[in-house]
Amino acid sequence: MGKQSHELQTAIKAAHAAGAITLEKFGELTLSEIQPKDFKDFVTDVDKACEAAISSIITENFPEDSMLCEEGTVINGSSGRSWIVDPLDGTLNFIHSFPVFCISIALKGPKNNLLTGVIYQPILKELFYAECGQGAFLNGKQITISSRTQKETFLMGTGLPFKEYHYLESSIEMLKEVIHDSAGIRRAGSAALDLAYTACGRFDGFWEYKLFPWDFAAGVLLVREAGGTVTDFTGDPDVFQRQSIIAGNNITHPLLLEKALKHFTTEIP
Ligand code: 2AM
Ligand code: CA
Repeated sequence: MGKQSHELQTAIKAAHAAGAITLEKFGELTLSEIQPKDFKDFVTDVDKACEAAISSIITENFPEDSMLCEEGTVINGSSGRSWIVDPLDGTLNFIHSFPVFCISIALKGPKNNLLTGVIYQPILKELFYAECGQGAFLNGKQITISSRTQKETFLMGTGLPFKEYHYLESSIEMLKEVIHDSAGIRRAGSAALDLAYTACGRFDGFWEYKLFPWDFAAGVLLVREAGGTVTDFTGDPDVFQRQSIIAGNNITHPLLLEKALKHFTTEIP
């Protein structure tokens, strides 16, 4: 990759700052630092401290851009561009000292076009990043999606319902089929990291119904810049219209989309 843009440099700086905050507290969180946000959904003082650090670094550098962060920071800027931030993806893992979480930062243009994406896994010090048209990278090395084509070799990532059960049956039916069509499935608890792992070929494909823009924005750009295909469960590449994601190569994406269309027809908004 050539020279990194000011936008990418800023996103990386913000991700590293948040990563340092997570590492100080990982394994040390006390119950008083955890608050319920919603049914089975939690926020911690670490999520909030990460969000404060990221939003201040970004606004200092790009005061005219908008921002949407998971824990409530919303800025309405004049530039037409918007930063989409998950300050800590995998909060439940973090609370349980399960070392699978990341920081996800994306920049979106006025037509929902993704410009920049950064996903940082602080425990392993893995920095995934991409800019539109420039390829995708992990710690400076270009990454590409999986080239596997044989079903019995696929390792697939997914997320399953944890608090809304109206799509549980559809999810289980689809899961059953993917179990037959793969070597194994992982439900690790961080959608952003699942997408980063799809971008670098660790996962051959990923699907999850009911995600928010901060869960997938950076990861979608990573997968596309790594040569993969990403749509929602209807096959629409404009992933900001609905809350579902399918990502993979030219074998796994159609395989997963076909199953999503079959099992989620009534649920698609
Ligand atoms: P979060 O940690 O940023 O909230 C998709 O599974 C996403 O749902 C995860 O990336 C996670 O993002 C969020 N999530 C919130 N509560 C969850 C829970 N109880 N179990 C799994 N994922 C949860
Ligand atoms: Ca989060």
